[in-house]
Amino acid sequence: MGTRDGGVLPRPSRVDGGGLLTAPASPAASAGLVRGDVDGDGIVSVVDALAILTSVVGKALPAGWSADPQGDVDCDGSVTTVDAAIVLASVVGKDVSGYCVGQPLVGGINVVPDSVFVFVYDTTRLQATVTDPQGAPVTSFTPEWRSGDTAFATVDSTGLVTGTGTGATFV
Ligand SMILES: [Ca+2]
Ligand SMILES: [Ca+2]
Repeated sequence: MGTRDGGVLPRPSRVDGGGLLTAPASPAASAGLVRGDVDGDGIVSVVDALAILTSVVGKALPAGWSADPQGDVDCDGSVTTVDAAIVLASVVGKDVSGYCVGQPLVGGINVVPDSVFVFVYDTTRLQATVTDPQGAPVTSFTPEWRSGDTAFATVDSTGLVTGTGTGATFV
């Protein structure tokens, strides 16, 4: 989901003895995730409404589907039958502009620190905060970390960075 990828180093200077790591803002990281698209196929459809209802009654959804918060299309903080009804209303062309259905789920990802230095074999931890378009924290995402060049630094699934060589990369 919140994948940090790509980007340009603001100061691409080589660093002796370790890796300089930076995490530039990457709004595109969450492209495609919108409110109402529970199955993640890029469109808000009847399937999504049924998935919301499935979730509301406590049944498991297929792997990769997520009703919370994707299914919360009125942005009231919970996924209910009202959300399913709003999705259905949008599918049949009703005016649902008063709700947040179809809006991007993630407004941004903030990573701190945005630039760090680590010695080879040393480690440091990055923290990512995902926010919605209104700036409120979204806690249901687990950021996915990747190193731009594992010759300089690696990063594990928790954001723990290990210096592996002399140079600079991004995470
Ligand atoms: Ca869908
Ligand atoms: Ca709701």
